[in-house]
Amino acid sequence: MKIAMVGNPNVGKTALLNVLTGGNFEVGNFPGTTVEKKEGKAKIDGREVVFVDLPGIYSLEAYSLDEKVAKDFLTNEKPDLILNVVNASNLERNLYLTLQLVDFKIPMILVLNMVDEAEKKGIKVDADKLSKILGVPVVKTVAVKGIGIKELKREILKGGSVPKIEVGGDLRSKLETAEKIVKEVVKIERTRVDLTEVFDEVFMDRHLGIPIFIAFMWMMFTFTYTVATPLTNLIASVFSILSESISSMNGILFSLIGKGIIKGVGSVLVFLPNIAFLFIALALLELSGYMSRAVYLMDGIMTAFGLTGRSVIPLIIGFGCNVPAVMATRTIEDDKVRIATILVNPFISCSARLPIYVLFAGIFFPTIGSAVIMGLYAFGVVVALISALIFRKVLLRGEAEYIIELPPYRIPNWKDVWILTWNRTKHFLQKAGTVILAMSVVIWFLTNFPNPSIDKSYAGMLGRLLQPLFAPMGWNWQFVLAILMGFVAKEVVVETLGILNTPIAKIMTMPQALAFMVFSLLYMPCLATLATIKAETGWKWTIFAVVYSFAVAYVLALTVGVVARLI
Ligand SMILES: Nc1nc2c(ncn2[C@@H]2O[C@H](COP(=O)(O)OP(=O)(O)OP(=O)(O)O)[C@@H](O)[C@H]2O)c(=O)[nH]1
Ligand SMILES: [Mg+2]
Repeated sequence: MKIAMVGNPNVGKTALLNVLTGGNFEVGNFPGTTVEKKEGKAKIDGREVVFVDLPGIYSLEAYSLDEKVAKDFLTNEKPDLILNVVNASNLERNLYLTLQLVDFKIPMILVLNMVDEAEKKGIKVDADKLSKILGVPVVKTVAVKGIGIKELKREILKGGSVPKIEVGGDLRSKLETAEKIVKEVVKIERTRVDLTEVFDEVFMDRHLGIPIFIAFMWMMFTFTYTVATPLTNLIASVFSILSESISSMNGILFSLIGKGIIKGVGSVLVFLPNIAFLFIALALLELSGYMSRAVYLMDGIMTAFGLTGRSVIPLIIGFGCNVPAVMATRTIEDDKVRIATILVNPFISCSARLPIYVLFAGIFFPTIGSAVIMGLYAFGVVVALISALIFRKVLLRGEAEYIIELPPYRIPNWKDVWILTWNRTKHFLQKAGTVILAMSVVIWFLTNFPNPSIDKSYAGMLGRLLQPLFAPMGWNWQFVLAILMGFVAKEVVVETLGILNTPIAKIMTMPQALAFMVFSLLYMPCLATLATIKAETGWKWTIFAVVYSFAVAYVLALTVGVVARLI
């Protein structure tokens, strides 16, 4: 049996999928967490059931890519049953979608989720009456607590029923019908004050809102840098002992393992604590509901630069990794805004670039490390916004608008925080075990052949060959080689410097280091991001992204280097 889960964004479809299947899919407290369809399997009473979690949508008009994904699935794949998940405290807008689903004549079960929150707000929904009006079974649930799941499973086995309600084909009559139904089934008894409203008085204040947002960002970077440092040092010493003891043995194999693989992979893995802490901070931001406030607060600024508030979420996710960030743009209806948001996303500094800053800031700015790092992140954001403005004025002109929705604040549950943090950290570890390991072997080979003295090795030759290109920056060939290799994945930049045993403090000045950090921040998206950009926009924009970012990185790194020298 194939079951489609359909509903508005942020109503708990994925949370429900997790309890039904025991899966570990990512939930988030903002509209647009799921942008692709995801499948989960389960056995209910011995029956094999496939659940398809679709992106949250407001209607089936298929303006944005995520609406299209959902609509295409319903039209082409004809599921046996629709689980229409609705938010009990926001029934009217949810029913508007339900009434559009009626047209598909597919058996349906209405899942009235989040009844716990509705009750807190004093909202009571008469499920029996609603079931009679629509002609489908209605089940009340609290997905995060597993309440109502048994009944839901029972109804699933019965197969739901095709809605019997008569409603006109046009959207207007659907809106009116939704309103009428709500009048009949919903009772509102005013109870306690809504905490969300109280919080928003502060977080969304006209004057305080943005300073608070900046303070949160500041806390996030201090947390990922300062708190992680002792752990980072610990891992670093373990790897250095391992690498030295193995490479001190004679033989080429020991050299490959000690000086190549362990050194290379180790130079990246030491930043695991920084990256894990960054992911925890992002997960808290996403699950608490604050992310959508950021959308709202930044809307004015975004609009001034030709983007929309919706662009904020992909930009913030980009701090973690640009690949899911580029995909998160699927909720943006306007195609031009969407492409602009994708193109500027690589300027948002992802976690893979963090090791570069941590390494250089530790050497050149030991006392103001986290300030320098936050400065680089901010610099990336500024470059992204200015680029967006240029794109929208020159290449991608047009107007755009959108609706934002503010979910209530929720205390993140530790399991969801864990799933988000672990999935992303796992991805980093997988990269260390695959791409970065392979690059270790490549770099080790380049540095040991044809002559084991680095100066006469292929690495030395390649670095020197390309060095003239970066002559104005004054970097040694080791840095040039690191940049070249780092195109595969940005972690490889520090990896290369590690394997080359680069005495950074001796052969680089502070202005050169700043220029290098700026260049690493901006030059070219990594291979994985490029592949995603290609998949979402096509070749033309992908090539443009490469050329544009390289040019911007070059000019700005040079400028920063010169300015830093003058100061
Ligand atoms: N209090 C409460 N919170 C819930 C319930 N169900 C889900 N949540 C929370 O609501 C938020 C959204 O849940 P998701 O499962 O990501 O929602 P979704 O419908 O998949 O959202 P999109 O993927 O954006 O369409 C998360 O923070 C969940 O923890 C519920 O029954 N009660
Ligand atoms: Mg979801």
